[in-house]
Amino acid sequence: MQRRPNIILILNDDMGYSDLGCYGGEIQTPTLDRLAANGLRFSQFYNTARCSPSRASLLTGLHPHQTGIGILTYDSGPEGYAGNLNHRCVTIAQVLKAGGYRTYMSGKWHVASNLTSPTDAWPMQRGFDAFYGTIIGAGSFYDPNTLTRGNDNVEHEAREPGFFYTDAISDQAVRYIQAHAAAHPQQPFFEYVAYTAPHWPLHAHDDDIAKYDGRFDAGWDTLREERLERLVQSGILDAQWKLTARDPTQPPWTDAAHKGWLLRCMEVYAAQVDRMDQGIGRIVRALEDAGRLDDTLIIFLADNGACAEDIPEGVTIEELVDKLMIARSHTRSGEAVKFGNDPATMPGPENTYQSYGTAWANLSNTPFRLYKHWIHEGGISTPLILHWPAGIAQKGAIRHTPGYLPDIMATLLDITGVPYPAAWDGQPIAALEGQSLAPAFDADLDERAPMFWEHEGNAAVRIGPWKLVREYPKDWELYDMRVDRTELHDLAAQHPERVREMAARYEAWARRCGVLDREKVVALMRGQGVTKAFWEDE
Ligand SMILES: [Ca+2]
Repeated sequence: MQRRPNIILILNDDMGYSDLGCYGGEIQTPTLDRLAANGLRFSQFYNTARCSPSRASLLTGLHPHQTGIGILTYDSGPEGYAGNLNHRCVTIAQVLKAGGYRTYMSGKWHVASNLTSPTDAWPMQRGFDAFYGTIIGAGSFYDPNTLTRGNDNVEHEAREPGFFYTDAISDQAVRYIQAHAAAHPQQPFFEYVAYTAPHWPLHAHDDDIAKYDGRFDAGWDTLREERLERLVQSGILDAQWKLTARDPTQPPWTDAAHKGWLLRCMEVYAAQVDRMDQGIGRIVRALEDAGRLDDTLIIFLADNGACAEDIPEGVTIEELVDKLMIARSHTRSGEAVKFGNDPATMPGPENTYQSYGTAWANLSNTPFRLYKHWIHEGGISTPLILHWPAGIAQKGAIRHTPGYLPDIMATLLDITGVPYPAAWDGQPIAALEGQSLAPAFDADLDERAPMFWEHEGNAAVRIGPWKLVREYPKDWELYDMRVDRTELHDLAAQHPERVREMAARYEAWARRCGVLDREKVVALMRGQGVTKAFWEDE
């Protein structure tokens, strides 16, 4: 019998559709480019627009509301909004472990409401044989909150000289592979590697930042045009899809103030992605050294589109540090951290806490519009790279078959032959929502099942080429993705019957999956005293 493949699922955090080299970007990502050249790239793969819901959906093969993660990991009310992975779902790790796999995780969890004490929503209780990483969703790359090994807090490990979270995630992933090869050579493994890069804060090493000196000097307008051209040239995007206009809130590059600081922001962002790619390079080398590269399926994707948030936005530093636990007030050597997008402070070092802002996020999401939080293409479009020499014959091909996060569980069960459970520990489990992408390993599929999204009232349904999408609280918009993937020509007024039919399909899905009306969720969150910036779009 052929050995079942190992699986390495790599997720990163808040990265735009076109940042990677192999998706038209300026950032040097030789490892991901090599995986793409020897595997497949998908041009229309979608996440769920936000950290926690995307992770919940990816891990379980369900929609986020079905798992208890309707918004983030704050308790926002009943059923689907408890902010804590519930017991009507199972993770990929639980299912594959039951099927004979060893299971490892390094990186960001962010689907548990209790950040300080282990609960049954933490990784070790959700199918992982080993866990190293953070329970919280963001933080200092030099000194992350909630750093955990197994169920134990190990924040002190960040005091080791040279600690940097992106490297720590990569190095742990390498050690799992080496230890597995030595101790369990006959068993297949599943490894989930969840980077926090390039989520803010903009933290990176000087030598990585220096590699991008001058690379963005042409400014966001020219670079957006260049990216579109490369995406079309490489066959990822259709030439008839037009570039969206620059975000209307942002100036032309020629009029932008503080250019030196702006460039530094984008250079640090690039360095964050670069450092991740270096780490993935070490993971791939460890697989090669263990002789396991050919029979390992490596999957890479991002959890949501690029992020347009400024820091701090609607929250105080005390809230960031004490309540949300996503920042440190001081560096490890006792220096006060300078918070905020102040052009007098250059981002990168441990004593800074900044984000790259709307205009660069607009570049990151080229050619699409809108960002993380929204269901327009800029919010939910992600690169998807699949590399599996023993299982995927074509090298460097592009697939235009649409897909989304629940498909990952379905695909992994399909290729491993492990069954999806109807019940777990006596509790009934919601039926799998995804569709296997394995048939698309050979060629694009003719059609796929409808896809649905909802996040904080922003919503969409896609059926065949048609996408009905809503930016809360505006009306539905309708796009024909065959000719207008960049969502420039709203056809809702020309096709009222199609809008009614698709909206009815959406409402039926929302009821079935426990999606609450936005007004109800906002009222619930106000009652919880949840900070404005974390549930309002503007
Ligand atoms: Ca994210």
